[in-house]
Amino acid sequence: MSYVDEVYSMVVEKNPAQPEFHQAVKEVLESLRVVIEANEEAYRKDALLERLVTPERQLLFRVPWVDDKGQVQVNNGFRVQFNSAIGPYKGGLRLHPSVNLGIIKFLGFEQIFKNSLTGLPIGGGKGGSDFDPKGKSDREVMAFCQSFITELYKYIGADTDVPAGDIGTGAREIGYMFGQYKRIRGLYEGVLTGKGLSYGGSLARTEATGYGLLYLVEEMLKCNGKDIAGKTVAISGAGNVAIYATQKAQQLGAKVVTCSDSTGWIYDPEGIDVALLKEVKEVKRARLTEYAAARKSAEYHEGKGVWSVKCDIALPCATQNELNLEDAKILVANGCFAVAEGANMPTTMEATEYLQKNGILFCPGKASNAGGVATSALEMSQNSERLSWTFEEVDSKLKGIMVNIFHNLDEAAKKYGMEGNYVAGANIAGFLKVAEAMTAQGIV
Ligand code: NDP
Ligand code: 2IT
Repeated sequence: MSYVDEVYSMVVEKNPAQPEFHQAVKEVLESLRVVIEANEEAYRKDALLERLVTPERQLLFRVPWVDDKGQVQVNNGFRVQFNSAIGPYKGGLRLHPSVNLGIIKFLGFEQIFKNSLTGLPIGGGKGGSDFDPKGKSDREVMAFCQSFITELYKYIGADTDVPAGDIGTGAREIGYMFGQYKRIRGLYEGVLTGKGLSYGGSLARTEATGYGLLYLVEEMLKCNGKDIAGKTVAISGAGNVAIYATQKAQQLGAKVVTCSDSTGWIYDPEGIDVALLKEVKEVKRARLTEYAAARKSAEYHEGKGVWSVKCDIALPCATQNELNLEDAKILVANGCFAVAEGANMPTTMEATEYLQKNGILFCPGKASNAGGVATSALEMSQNSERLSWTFEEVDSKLKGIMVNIFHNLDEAAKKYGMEGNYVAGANIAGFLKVAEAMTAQGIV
């Protein structure tokens, strides 16, 4: 059996019932086959792949908190410190009832390569909890966040591990966590990113993932003789990534006609009204039915359906495995020519293969959504020098990083004989830097 196949089998055997983690590892290892085979003896002797797929540390802890009725609730807390070869662990915290160890491991594993692609000194990590912020009062969210940090504070720090937002974790949650960390440690340091602007946050971090996604799409289209202006775009999700992807797509002259949340989706042929979407989701924390109620041109549908709408470009920005083979077939049949992932692993492997085989320009999340974590790293830089940069300065650095990421993965794909396969390009380019750093640092 080849080294890659052996390591994949080991991952499945040693990590039972973690299908998302298996999926993320399989996609990366498949892409790396050609690189590994060229240097198999050395990698095998150093057990480089075994070390790469095994987190350096996994923290699992109890998070007890008291709800508004005086009832004690208990959630599971997780932090997976996956790989620190190129910098302190860096990655978000997901708060969603579906969170389990396998999901956090898939996200942490992806984060290693994503963070490497940014070109910035950040290692890979991820965390979260099965706590559901939906329908909770501010006080309940604060009680949860304080309890979560009361355990996690021992393991994080500005030079050790720097968590941030992800699904269910936004500015409110980061604020409560930062306050509790500062209180316990007596340290005012950049231990979290995505902070509010009044206490060390970076301008443009809120917009960064969505804006970065569009900067990368713009470059990918340009390098393939296409232009985003005048195109119809389908976006899923209605959270942080989806909102700012919609805003930037519109600024670049495209028309975004869809959004979705966990209960339904919107088709708005006149183009999504971003101000209204923000009001419904960021301020009221309400369902998309409220968007439809306030906007004549919008149709609301229950369930899933964004990918059935005719579009030129599709940007999945909600969650993992939300775009399957059936969806991919509809997108191709409808003339869609580009798919770029705003979410982490939103496209199933079968769908990815189908899109690639049908000549769709396909960019994987670890490259196209890297603008969020890249700007988090810029927030860390600003915190270290105790200065803050202007919006324009951060935004222009973000754009430079996204353009650079696209060229790095494009060149890596070409170098290894897989021109246009941006999945392989991203995995290879991300891997090579981490592998070199791991090798240089010896067996640790
Ligand atoms: P948010 O919590 O702000 O928004 C998530 C959106 O997706 C919401 O509209 C939510 O619906 C919807 N959603 C979440 N889970 C499901 C589900 N299981 N089924 C259907 N819809 C769902 O999260 P973000 O926008 O921050 O994150 C979206 C994706 O982007 C995730 O994959 C995340 O890992 C990834 N990402 C985020 C980054 C960031 O900086 N925030 C950076 C890079 C990647 P509802 O409104 O009903 O809750
Ligand atoms: O998936 C991701 O890259 C994020 N949720 C952002 C992580 C970060 O540290 O900003």
